[in-house]
Amino acid sequence: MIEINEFDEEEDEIYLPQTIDYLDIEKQYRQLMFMHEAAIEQVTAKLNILKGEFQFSNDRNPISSICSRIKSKESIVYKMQKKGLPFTISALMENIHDIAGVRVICPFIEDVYYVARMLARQPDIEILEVKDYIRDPKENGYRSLHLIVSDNVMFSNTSRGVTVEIQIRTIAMDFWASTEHQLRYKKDKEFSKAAHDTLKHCAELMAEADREIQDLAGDFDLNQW
Ligand code: 0O2
Repeated sequence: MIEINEFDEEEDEIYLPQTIDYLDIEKQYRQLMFMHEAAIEQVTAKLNILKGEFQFSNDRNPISSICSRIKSKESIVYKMQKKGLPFTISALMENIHDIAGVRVICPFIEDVYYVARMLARQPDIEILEVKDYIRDPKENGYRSLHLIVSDNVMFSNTSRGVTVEIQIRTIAMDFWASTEHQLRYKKDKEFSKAAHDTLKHCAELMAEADREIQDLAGDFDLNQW
């Protein structure tokens, strides 16, 4: 039985993991990361099977590419600090849902929702939350469909639901988000209002291009699966 215990009752330190019983916490943290890495592998494998199936039996593929990442310790600490959470394993598990992250890039907007529906049909995947930043973009113009899912992972003698954030978006949305991420985190430059406005304008251009391309896809019957 995999046990993940609370590791820090004192809650006054800012680094993860950090407590008196350092080795034990370190072990629990590694175990938690291992579980999330396993979930990433499993979800990625499912998506690769879907992608392969389309490759094999259709003229085109609703999945262009798939990538994944495990959230870094620094990024976890930053997010927990921002949310004012205690630095405990249980707080981490209950509140940070993107330790495991998988991203799926699709040619057309309708493909994004099609992939989401295919995932929802998978017996080992339970959709816990949907954040539709395509229908309801973020203030800065960010667009993407986020699914927070619980993926049932089988370990040696038990199975366990592990949370994974799956981001699904078009090539245009991904181009914008990757560029924005690089610019925003460039440490030696201040992120000015002008930069924010330019990026927001570019997000609108991308969204318009996505809509026009989606209409064309409709004209060419590319969304008939
Ligand atoms: P990284 O580097 O990807 O790990 P919540 O999870 O609901 O408590 P959060 O984190 O605000 O709160 O959720 P949200 O808004 O769904 O964002 C989760 C992830 O979406 C982010 O993770 C980014 O990967 C991506 N994202 C959200 N907003 C933006 C944005 O404005 N620009 C870009 N480029 N990506 C965005 P992290 O932890 O911020 O970063």
